[in-house]
Amino acid sequence: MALSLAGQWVVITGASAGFGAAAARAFGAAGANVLLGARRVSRLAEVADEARRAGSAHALEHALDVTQTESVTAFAAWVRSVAPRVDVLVNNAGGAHGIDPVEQATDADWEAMFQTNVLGTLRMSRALLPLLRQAPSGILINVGSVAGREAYAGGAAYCAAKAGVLLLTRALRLELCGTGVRVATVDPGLAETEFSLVRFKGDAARAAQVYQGVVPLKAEDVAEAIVWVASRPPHVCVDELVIKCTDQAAIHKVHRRTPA
Ligand code: NDP
Ligand code: 8X3
Repeated sequence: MALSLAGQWVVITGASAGFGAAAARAFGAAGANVLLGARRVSRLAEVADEARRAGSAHALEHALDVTQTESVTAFAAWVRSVAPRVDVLVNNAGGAHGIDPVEQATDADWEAMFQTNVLGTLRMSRALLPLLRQAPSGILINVGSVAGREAYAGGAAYCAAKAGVLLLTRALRLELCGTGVRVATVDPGLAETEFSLVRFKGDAARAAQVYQGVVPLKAEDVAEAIVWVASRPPHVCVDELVIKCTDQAAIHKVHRRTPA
């Protein structure tokens, strides 16, 4: 039987947009309390309002930059001050920067991808595990990607970073075996969010091309999957969930009604 999320304390990183914002609304609709982090605090406040309207008794936001240990430490101290425990941690903050082949790519893009996706996930996990251990059936959910399972040209650093997320997820599960804390990864494929706008540094036309002729996943599809993973009974851990749109059979096999 599904575990009720009502009254649970759910921390979501990268909650100002995309999957994170949709997850805040979806957990809100399930009656959970949501604690939201990202850099754009005014957008977080709007998402917190939406979560409250959806059903959260408590929906609060706090500035968070997962690339900075001090910011993660301050965020964790804030969580400790407003919540008795953390039942669900969704490590979602991240993304891709650029799609250049290795010969042309920049240190700045590589560092941004490893700092957010890999080190950010590690920092947040380290900071909040003590509070997750206090939950009766805590769960840590990392947002990985199909890019961590299959490579593509121009994706060397992003694919490597997401493969890192997959492997750190598996290592954490081994470390936490016996504590009752579950560790899962949700790995989506092509989904229309601000992801491509960020990857292409604000070039909206180039970002739109990624989804041309395809029916991609929506943020809400991924949020529903995250909520489903979080609401399995305490003895059930969905280790790894891959979710793709029907048009995407594999990273290189995408059905397009019109050419991109
Ligand atoms: P969006 O760009 O829509 O959202 C990314 C979120 O991450 C934003 O809320 C952003 O907030 C936050 N973020 C970025 N950098 C930081 C940082 N340094 N500290 C804190 N928060 C940060 O993209 P998605 O919703 O699509 O992406 C969410 C996750 O899903 C990412 O990890 C991405 O790699 C992954 N993913 C995306 C797929 C897709 O096709 N869309 C497919 C598979 C995985 P802010 O800028 O306010 O800090
Ligand atoms: C995002 C999916 O294929 O654009 O993680 O890299 S992809």
